[in-house]
Amino acid sequence: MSDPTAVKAALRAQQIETPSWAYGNSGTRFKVFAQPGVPRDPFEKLQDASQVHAFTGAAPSVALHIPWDKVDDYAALAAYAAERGVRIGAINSNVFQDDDYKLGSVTNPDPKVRRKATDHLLECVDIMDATGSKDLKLWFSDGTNYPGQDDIAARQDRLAEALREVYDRLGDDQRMLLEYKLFEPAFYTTDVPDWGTAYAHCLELGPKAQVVVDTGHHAPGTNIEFIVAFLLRAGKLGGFDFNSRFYADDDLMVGSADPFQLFRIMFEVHKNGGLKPETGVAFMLDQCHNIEAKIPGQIRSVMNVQEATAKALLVDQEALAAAQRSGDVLAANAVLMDAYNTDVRPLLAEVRAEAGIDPDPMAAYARSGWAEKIAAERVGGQQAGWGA
Ligand code: AOS
Ligand code: ZN
Ligand code: ZN
Repeated sequence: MSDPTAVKAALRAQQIETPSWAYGNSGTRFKVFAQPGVPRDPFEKLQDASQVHAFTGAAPSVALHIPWDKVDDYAALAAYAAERGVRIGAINSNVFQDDDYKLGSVTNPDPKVRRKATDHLLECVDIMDATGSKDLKLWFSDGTNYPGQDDIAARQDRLAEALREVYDRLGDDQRMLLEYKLFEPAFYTTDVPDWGTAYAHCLELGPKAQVVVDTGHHAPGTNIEFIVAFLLRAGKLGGFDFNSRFYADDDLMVGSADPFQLFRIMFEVHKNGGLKPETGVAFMLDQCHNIEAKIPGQIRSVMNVQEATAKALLVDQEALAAAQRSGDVLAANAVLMDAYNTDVRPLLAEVRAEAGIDPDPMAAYARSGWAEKIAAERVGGQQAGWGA
């Protein structure tokens, strides 16, 4: 697609979900650096998320994490979000922060622990009902550290059993998004280590189960855009957890480490229909801003996804198909590189201006005074959830 009207329409339609935990203090296992003005509760996280949406016009939903965002009244939380122009996105479960889960959650050899973990996942579906959320996002830290520690295949059976119970509890318009990760915190086997495992479970479960690709969860050198193309073709790409990595699951800002990779991913998304809202691909951020300011970090990340998307939309697909048909390797590659090397910032500035928002979201946020206001008003901000 390189018709400018269609490119702009696709950019206007793209929605990027920000995670509640990106607004809280975070760090590594060595140190959490507290920042002034960070939210003290889920309501304040929604306030900050609504700032990101106000300045980008592209981030209308916020992922929650249970229990980090536990409240007494989830319907009230959803209403609070709506008052601020945002809505509740995916509900992220947490079956990794309890002593009981030392040997796993839904794959634990002890049926009592498995019951507890599955009950938490079911509780997350209740929260989806209360908030209007459509997506349950599942990431399991389950795995083993030593050869022989547990039965690898039996753990798959336990996983399948828990997933089935939760899948059967989903409403008609709700989905289960299953995330995979190569390693960490388990260092020998991980029970959902790769897209193949996630895909196999989702296939067995049915159409409401789809795979989430977290861009930081692969072995170095993995061709993520291949995975994206494969899953879209199979109707099994539920969405992304976007972030950047230099080494492992670094959770840095998306598009910061390898903007070319992000472009290649977004090209496969676009090429295979993933930008069409009806395909249902959720573009979520899963990041931690350990040292940079959080709200501008999210704004920058949204912009980075938009830039990669704009470049993907600029690829001349007719010229590409012609070059591919004639076996002209260099011409085909040049079509992609032409789009990648285009400066799309003026185009995006135009799209924003036409939508009535400032063409420079970073500068507009800096001028808004929000950072100063929250630093003055909020004392004792909350940690995102991990770390000590
Ligand atoms: C963990 O590594 C995964 O990326 C999760 O998607 C995510 O960070 C988590 O659910 C937030 O706890
Ligand atoms: Zn993730
Ligand atoms: Zn991760």
